[in-house]
Amino acid sequence: MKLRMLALVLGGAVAFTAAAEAGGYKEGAVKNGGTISGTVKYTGKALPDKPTGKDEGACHKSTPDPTLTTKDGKLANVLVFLKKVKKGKPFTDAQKKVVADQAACIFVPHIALVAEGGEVEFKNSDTVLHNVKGNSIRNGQFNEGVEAKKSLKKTFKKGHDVIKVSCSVHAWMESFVVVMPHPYYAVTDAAGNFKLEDVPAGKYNVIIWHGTKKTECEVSVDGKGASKQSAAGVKVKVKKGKEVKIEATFN
Ligand SMILES: [Cu+2]
Repeated sequence: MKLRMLALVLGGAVAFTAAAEAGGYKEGAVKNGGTISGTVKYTGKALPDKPTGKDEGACHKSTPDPTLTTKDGKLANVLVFLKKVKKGKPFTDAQKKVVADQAACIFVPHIALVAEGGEVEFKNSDTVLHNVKGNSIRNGQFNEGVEAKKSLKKTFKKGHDVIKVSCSVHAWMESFVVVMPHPYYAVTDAAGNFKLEDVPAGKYNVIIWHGTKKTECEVSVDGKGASKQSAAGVKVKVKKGKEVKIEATFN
């Protein structure tokens, strides 16, 4: 049941059906692991910035759709993760304490990745009041104001959770907190690139998920087999010390 509800929260995306597999990740040293890297492209129309019309001076006058942030046809803010990993590298300290800032009335980063049991500091770098509002099945609900130049810390105990976080004061402000059950998660950078390192050799399903386009993209692995991403994600085989390259295109 939980599983079905989680899928609904994500607008019917199949990406997080792995929720049932949560828990039990074992951290350890990975010797001679492989790398899964790639690029995500966007061939659709660029969207015009939206006017904000509030708190002039403190906020951006207009904002781009953060989920369609593109540069030279490459797409930022796409979540890429391994669907199921039983053991592998440990979480880094940086993944256990994460800052999600509200800066000029935009959440930075758009997708904040935090380790299961880790802490997110919701900062307000602005001179106006913000608020963080999240509704999660696995980690509960929150809806609290964050005063100017102050911050609010929250701990997220349960992994395999994607929480949409918005600000009730500024309707355009929206972001995600993703609570990772294992550290093989990444978000594409401004150039559309991602990299998952120290992956133990083996077969994996990689999920590529976008805030509005969900999993609807064409994928190819090492330049071969361009096809739609299936519900199970992109199948890859990682060999010791080798790199697998994925190319994904949303339109
Ligand atoms: Cu706000």
